Amino acid sequence: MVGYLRVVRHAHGRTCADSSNRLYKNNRNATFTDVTEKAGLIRSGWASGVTVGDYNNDGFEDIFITYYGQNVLYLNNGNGTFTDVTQQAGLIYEGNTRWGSGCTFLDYDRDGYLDLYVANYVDLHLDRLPKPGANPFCNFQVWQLTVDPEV
Ligand SMILES: [Ca+2]
Ligand SMILES: [Ca+2]
Repeated sequence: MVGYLRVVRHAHGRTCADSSNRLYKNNRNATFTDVTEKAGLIRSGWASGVTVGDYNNDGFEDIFITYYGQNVLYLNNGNGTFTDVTQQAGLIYEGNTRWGSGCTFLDYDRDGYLDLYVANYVDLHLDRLPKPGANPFCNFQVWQLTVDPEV
């Protein structure tokens, strides 16, 4: 990836079968190619944040994505594919469901290895949300959307 930007788009929602994170490879001619499936990055969910960094110093940029629920760390295999190494990296969280929002790699202790900073959003429990119309001052609505990637 040195010198050429790749685009990582993260997914929102579980209702659309085609909803997934997306990785677009820079073709070096002002165009991009969707390489998500080939890269092994198909995953749906309530993704909120993404950061890219070489956390294991092997020369290949890795990807971390925050979700409502379990965040995911992908190790770059160096051959155009990624492996979910969340568990091996000790990043499985078994407490109350969190809503990961922002994230970034940084070497905060300057030891030459990237550290990972993750911010979580509000303390949200889907089973405790108010019923629609139950409170005139605090309400929410849900719409099911289908997004056409060709538009
Ligand atoms: Ca790496
Ligand atoms: Ca460090």
